[in-house]
Amino acid sequence: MAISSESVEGLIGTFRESLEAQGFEIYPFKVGWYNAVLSPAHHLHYPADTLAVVVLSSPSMFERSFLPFLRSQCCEGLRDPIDQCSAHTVSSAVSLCFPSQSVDVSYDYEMLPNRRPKFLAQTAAHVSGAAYYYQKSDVHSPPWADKKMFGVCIHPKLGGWFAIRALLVFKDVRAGADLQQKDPPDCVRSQEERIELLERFNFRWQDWSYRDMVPTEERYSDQQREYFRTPPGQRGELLRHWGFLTDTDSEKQSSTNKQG
Ligand code: B12
Repeated sequence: MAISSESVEGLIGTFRESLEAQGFEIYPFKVGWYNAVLSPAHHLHYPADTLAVVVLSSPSMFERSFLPFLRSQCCEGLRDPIDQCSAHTVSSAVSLCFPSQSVDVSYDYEMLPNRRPKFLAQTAAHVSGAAYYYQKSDVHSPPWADKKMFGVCIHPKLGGWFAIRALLVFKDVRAGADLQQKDPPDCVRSQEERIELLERFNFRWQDWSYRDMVPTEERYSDQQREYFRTPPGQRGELLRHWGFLTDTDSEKQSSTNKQG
């Protein structure tokens, strides 16, 4: 049986509050909205009206979840600490808030055996209304000829200061017709700005200027910037310097290429 959008909010409300307190945002959508824009190879194999939720991390995730996570647990040496923290936070909240639901959870960093990502995070963010996904196809007569240009999501309040962390699919929940798709706010409207955005993201992503393409309410703190600016292979050492890891833990830290 399909549930109304009010019941969707009733179902996910506690989860939303719990994750917001930890620096995350959540946005519900129907699997069919996602599949409608993707080539079949990327489809999620659930009925079109199945309820899904995409989880974003906002700048405060670093202080509200990541630092407390490092204080309370010993990171496993071989996995990226940020990935471990989002997986820990999201999966704990799922078990707590949905004890009797069957929920498939995928993370941004997870790949299928065919090396494709388990879900396309930017498409999910766009179709859920969370953040507009600007692609080369959003520019008329693009100036880059046949060059491949990666697309980028811009959030109306956070600009580019966020990441897309997880996808939840409620296998047994069908959302009713009153859960309506809303376009994400189009905050980079002119052709010139879109060209500038895609050039910043593709040619100068290391200077982070793409994140400031629109005025933002929140940005990463100095400590978070220091963490993400440190090459992944040296982050274990930085955490040890901050007093979070033991020598053995930091030696084991992987050199996975993770950014926020
Ligand atoms: C693989 C990957 C990379 C690869 C390849 C990038 C790519 N886009 O292919 C590399 C290593 C180069 C890379 C680099 C970076 N990445 Co990266 N990457 C990913 C990852 C894991 C998968 C992306 C992917 O394979 N896409 C597959 C291609 C085929 O998808 P696509 O181009 O979107 O094509 C689809 C759409 O066009 C769609 N479509 C067609 N028509 C329409 C119409 C509409 C309206 C819509 C919505 C969709 C749609 O159909 C196509 C498929 O059929 C994602 C996380 C994830 N799980 O999604 C992060 C991700 C895209 N990366 C991210 C970032 C930030 C980066 C970096 C800045 C480094 C960093 N981590 O800080 C750099 C910047 C890029 C650069 N200049 O190098 C962020 C982007 C956040 C944002 N605001 O958009 C993501 C989402 C990770 C995250 N956790 O937030 N990345």
